[in-house]
Amino acid sequence: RKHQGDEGLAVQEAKPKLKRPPLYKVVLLNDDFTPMDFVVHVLEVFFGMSREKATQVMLHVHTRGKGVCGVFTYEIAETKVAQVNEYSRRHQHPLLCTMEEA
Ligand code: TYC
Repeated sequence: RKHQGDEGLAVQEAKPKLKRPPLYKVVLLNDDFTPMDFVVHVLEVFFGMSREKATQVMLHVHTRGKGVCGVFTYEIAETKVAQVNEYSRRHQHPLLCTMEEA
């Protein structure tokens, strides 16, 4: 912080450090085997989407190959990815979830 009369001098100023954390996209990948209903269910349960939004995202992934489920800080994204992949394996579906730097 500057005092009056410090203008132009090499004074050490303490910047308010409000750096935003890096964000990560949680991405769902298409495959030929996971039932559409299961993907919609996953998007509802793990990403809080409405049935309509989940269906829209599922169809995007189905037609384009991948799609974003949400954007989170590192730890949250990592947890979502692990939860979705464990849930899919437990239900014997090959559905894959990954993360990418936003
Ligand atoms: N392609 C799958 C099917 O035809 C549906 C699907 C959609 C699978 C999205 C994965 O992330 C996915 N049953």
